Amino acid sequence: ASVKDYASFDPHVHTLFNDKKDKSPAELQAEIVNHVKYSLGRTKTTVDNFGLYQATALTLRSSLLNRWNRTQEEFIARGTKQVSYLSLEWLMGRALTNGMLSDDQRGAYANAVQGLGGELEDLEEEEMDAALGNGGLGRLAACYVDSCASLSLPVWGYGLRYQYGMFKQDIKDGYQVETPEYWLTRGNPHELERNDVQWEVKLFGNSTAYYDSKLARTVYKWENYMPVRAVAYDTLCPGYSTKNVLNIRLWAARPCTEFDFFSHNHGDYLNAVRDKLETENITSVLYPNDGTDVGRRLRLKQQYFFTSASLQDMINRFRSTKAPLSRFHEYYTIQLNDTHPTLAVAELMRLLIDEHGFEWEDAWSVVIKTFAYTNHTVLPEALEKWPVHMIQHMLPRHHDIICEIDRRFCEMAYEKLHNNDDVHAMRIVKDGNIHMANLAIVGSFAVNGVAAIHSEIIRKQTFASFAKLWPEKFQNKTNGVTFRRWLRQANPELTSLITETLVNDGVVTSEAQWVMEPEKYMPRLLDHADEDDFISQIADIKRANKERLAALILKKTGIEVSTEAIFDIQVKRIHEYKRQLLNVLAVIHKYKELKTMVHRGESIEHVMPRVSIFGGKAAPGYEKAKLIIKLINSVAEVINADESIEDKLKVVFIPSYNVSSAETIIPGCDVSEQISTAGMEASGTGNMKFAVNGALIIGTMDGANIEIRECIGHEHMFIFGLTEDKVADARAANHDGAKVNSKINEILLDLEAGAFGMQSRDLLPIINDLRGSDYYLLNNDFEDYLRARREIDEAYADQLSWHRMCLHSIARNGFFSSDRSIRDYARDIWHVQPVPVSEGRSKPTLG
Ligand code: T68
Repeated sequence: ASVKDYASFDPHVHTLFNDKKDKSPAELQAEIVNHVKYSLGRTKTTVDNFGLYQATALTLRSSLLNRWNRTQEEFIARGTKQVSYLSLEWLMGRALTNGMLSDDQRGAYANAVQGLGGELEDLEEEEMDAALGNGGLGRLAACYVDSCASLSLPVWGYGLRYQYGMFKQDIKDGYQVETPEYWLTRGNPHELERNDVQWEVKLFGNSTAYYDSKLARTVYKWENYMPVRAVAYDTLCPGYSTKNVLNIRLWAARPCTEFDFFSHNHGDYLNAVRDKLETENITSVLYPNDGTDVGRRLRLKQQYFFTSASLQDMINRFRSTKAPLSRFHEYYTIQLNDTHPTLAVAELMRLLIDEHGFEWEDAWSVVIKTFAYTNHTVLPEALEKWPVHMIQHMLPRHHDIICEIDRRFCEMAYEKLHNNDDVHAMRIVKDGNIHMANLAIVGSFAVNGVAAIHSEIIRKQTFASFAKLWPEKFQNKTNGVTFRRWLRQANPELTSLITETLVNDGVVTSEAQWVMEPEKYMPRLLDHADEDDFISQIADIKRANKERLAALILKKTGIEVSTEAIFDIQVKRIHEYKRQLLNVLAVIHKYKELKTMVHRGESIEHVMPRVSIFGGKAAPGYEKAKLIIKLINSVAEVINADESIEDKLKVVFIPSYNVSSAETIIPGCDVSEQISTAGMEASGTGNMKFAVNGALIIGTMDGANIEIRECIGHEHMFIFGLTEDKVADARAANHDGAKVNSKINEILLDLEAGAFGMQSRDLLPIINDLRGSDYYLLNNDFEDYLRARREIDEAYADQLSWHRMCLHSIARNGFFSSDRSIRDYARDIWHVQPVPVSEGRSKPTLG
């Protein structure tokens, strides 16, 4: 409030605060040198590639900061509703290239850097990935902010600034070995430390009720708590084809030294010290579990610390509207990225009641108009719950609030449904646990799944009782991926071909046009489907991308692969339901076939060569997933060393798969493996990234594969396996005595006899599953999977027709742009309109 308008003193000062238009290479160069000298304190003789990278990134940050400030001023000036996207995970990857491309400035930067004697590509390689997420869910958040920025929507991201993001994966003796990666070692030039933005978050202690006779009501005080400070770090997210730049505000925990931390533990010195240390460590590390609920104290602290700091920040920002807090929901919609931030429902109740004097009913009516919840999984082991006693100890007031929410909800639900089973299914507090998905649904006005089939499963199975109670709350918002990073940045050659073609055909006048509306314009590429020349260009681009991937494989694994072979790729988190095991079994089967032919003296000349490429991390405590990695590597070792099969088959495991390696891997793919057991992959987003880069999907009728098939046509995919409606019966039948597929059985016998150098007893968990209840139905799907793989071999033999199929995949995948997803969220859930920073341009609409 006491900030002065410095610029009003003097017109000269005014121009200093006003930013300039795009900078020339010479100006960029001068600024980079300035940063080398005055930000890094280095000289022309001591600066190295990393220093030049930092200086370049700082230069970029300056121009983004100009845009960022104008964007925020515009949001405040318009006073329209804003969206806060709350996510415990942000899997951003690298920022430099993306930032330069957002402004079409990469060429100018390249010139500037070249003039200094450097190569921009080398500097780009210096950047560490920001890997503050596990997989799909965290990457989706990153794609979504990119889209919100590009669509000029008034959105902020909130998250935690983990010091250790996703672990680094090394492969030793075939096994995954995790090492922590301190990504901030050499600083982070893309963020802004905001010591002016700090909030106190309270933990532990007790909640005491006092009767306030003046107000004639009971008030609650949080006493003997342990305070911890949340400090903001802002990451700038530039939009494309707009000047808007959005903010992701990440919180870091800092100790409050002034606090007497011994009093709250009543003389229990060691526990007091432990609590204190744990508090300081709240934002140290990302939990590396995707898909399993860990239920650890520190994780609960992270979740509360995150939601409390974010809500306090929003309430503070809300003050600029000058509206009363009872209208908070008119100015803020909070999107919960899975249940991880769901404590926000209870925290907003607490803030409104205890700190702003609201009555329960008034507070609740604000809360249920504020939150919307996205579900990302139906795996029962992933549905979060917290022991009641843990919440009671750490967050005493929230415990009481949640119980009261539950009590009132059950009363209402019973009145409406008159069915105890339904009410029990929906209870928030039961069997000693607090069920976070139930709290999220009760506290939100909208609930959505992330692909059509997933939203149906939620509605009909997972949350059936809720759907009975509130059918109107349930929606679908099919996931998408940003075409800026996953096509324009990752595949510049294909991007150029598309732009050239569509511009020459008069379909668009600029690249931005089709990048922003791919669903509308990209199908026009099919006008060239019958031109062999055009198809050859697509094939040439793929070949070049495969060369780059082959170089990456050589560098990371020492394995040489030929680009003549089919590059068959499965990269994603390692999980039983994703069935990397099904893929390895098919690889082993293929190897056995080849060996039989060789042994019989048959020629293998005509066999289509294949490289099976795997990548992905296993949660450190997920033993079976880690065993699958070991199996892949053991199989790889034997097959790659076997000269008798003449390189017809190779197996590669790329270590430490992450966003930046994905940008090289995905454009170099021929066949994309999307083979989860039907009904288990909520959506998948890798499937979309591969498709738009012209890889053909071999996949099950699961997640977004189903919608991809609708868009690009079943004849351009290789679909196999049981459909979701058959899964329950198949599982039941397996339970009564699984039929082991005869080919799988043969492989198991080999494995037990020590094939691929692994001890039979080490493989028992895998072998027992396949011979036992086979929950993921590998036996059921194996034959059909092999059939689909054979069809691929045949199809690939006709290169022209193959790449024509790829063209269909590229051209008809536009629906899966995250811009489309975000337009859907903005229209159906958020009810927000674009707020572009004024530049005299015409106002875009959501279309
Ligand atoms: C993924 N979920 C879904 N979870 O598995 C995937 N979980 O189908 C979907 O496409 C994607 O979300 C985006 O909607 C995850 O990635 C997690 O990473 C996770 C992390 C912590 C706890 C639980």
